[in-house]
Amino acid sequence: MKFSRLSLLVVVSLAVALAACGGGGGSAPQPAAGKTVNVDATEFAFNPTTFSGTVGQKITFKINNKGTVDHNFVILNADGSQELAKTEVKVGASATLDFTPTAAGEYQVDCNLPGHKEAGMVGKLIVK
Ligand SMILES: [Cu+2]
Repeated sequence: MKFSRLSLLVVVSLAVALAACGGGGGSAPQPAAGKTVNVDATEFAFNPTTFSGTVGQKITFKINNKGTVDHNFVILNADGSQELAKTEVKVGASATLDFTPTAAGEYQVDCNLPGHKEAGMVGKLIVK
């Protein structure tokens, strides 16, 4: 009787210690950690042009305008009919855009300033 109580105490103590170690950290199921992707914008292209993501994982795009005019960075749904996220990037500046895809698929990316997309400022985000 006494021994089993001691065993129980040990088990409980271990559990508490493990919980304390894992506090705020990695052992509990949590959303996937985000990632940061650097993108250069110039006339008239993004580099890189293809991005990858995971459903539920936040992507922080850091867009660096290395061109000579303003640009923007727009993420659209698969057929391009709906803007899902957008940021402007002034000449010589950087901007960040957080996007957490909620569905798998291929998303369109472009700069929608007049003529830019047509000149080649497009990309795609492939989410699995
Ligand atoms: Cu542009």
